[in-house]
Amino acid sequence: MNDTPPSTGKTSASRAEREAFYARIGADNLAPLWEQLHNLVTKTPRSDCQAAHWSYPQVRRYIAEATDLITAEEAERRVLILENPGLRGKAAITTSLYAGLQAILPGEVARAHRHSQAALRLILEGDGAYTSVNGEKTIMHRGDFVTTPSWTWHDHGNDSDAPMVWLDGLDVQLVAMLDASFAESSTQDRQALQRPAGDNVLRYGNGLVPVDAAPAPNLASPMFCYPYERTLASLRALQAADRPDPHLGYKLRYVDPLSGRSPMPTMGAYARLLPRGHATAPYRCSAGTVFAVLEGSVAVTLDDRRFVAGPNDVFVIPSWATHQLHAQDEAVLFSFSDRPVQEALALWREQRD
Ligand code: 1HN
Repeated sequence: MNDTPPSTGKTSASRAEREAFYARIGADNLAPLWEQLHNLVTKTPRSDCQAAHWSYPQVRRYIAEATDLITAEEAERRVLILENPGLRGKAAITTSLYAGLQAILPGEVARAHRHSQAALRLILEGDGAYTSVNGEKTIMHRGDFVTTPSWTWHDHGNDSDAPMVWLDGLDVQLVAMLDASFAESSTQDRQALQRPAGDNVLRYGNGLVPVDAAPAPNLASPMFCYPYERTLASLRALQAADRPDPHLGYKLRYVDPLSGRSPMPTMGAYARLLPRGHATAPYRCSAGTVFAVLEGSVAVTLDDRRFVAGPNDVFVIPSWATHQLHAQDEAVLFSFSDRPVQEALALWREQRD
């Protein structure tokens, strides 16, 4: 007769026996799932990304020091990375995204290169510097949203008489996670121009597109500059006609006029107006989101902290962190996230309380 008692769901193995087993199989590149399952499959997102806020006046002083320390030419790109406090050393503002503040002084050039990482820019300070994307120059003004899609040549220069500062957002961590980084330097500092400045806005941004225009292989919008005056006019039109959404205020998404999708497949960008005094109802979504304040100021309330963000400040809300925004003056906010990636993979979720 077998004297093993019926299984009680417990073995008599001690913790030490298990640890010894793990060590033995570890040597053969194996590991027990049961020690990790709860951390791998969580009920809701658990991120190292933390809510964080960068005051523009404070960062601007460091940018001024950086412009004394290194030229745009020496640096290639003179940028202070906005490092998430929960992700230090990873050049990450969220788990999937990078952000930084780039400065270019009068007369400087940031030479042409291209890479598989897609970039977006939101102009914060200055007027009249340019960025060129695939053979076309765009003169930048505060609040303009400019894209540099994957594998497009791009260089920046400042022919104005004042420093220019913008927020860069890139899908660096997403591309790194997929081991899909490629890059190339141009032999020219400034790329040759093939079309007049601003052509993309007129050709694609007036509710008309060339009749045979087809989506590009890199899934990028052919319109790559979204002037701020147009964004503001669209927000004002919503405000004049509708009541604000309780969770979002007046919120628009930037689109590719050919497809109606996000201007780039890996990052979505949004513009939002909150009327003076408007407090949004508690909201969360699964895309960690980077915000920049263009007008006014907002008090941002999360479960465990609160801060007030003013003009040109940047803040980040992690995935699934419930937050509320309270506009102290009328506020205009820009934001970007990996939402289009999550949507394409049927992962994106939101909760409106
Ligand atoms: C880049 O190419 C730029 O072209 C800015 O302005 C920031 C951060 C990481 C990788 C490439 C630019 C960047 C970057």
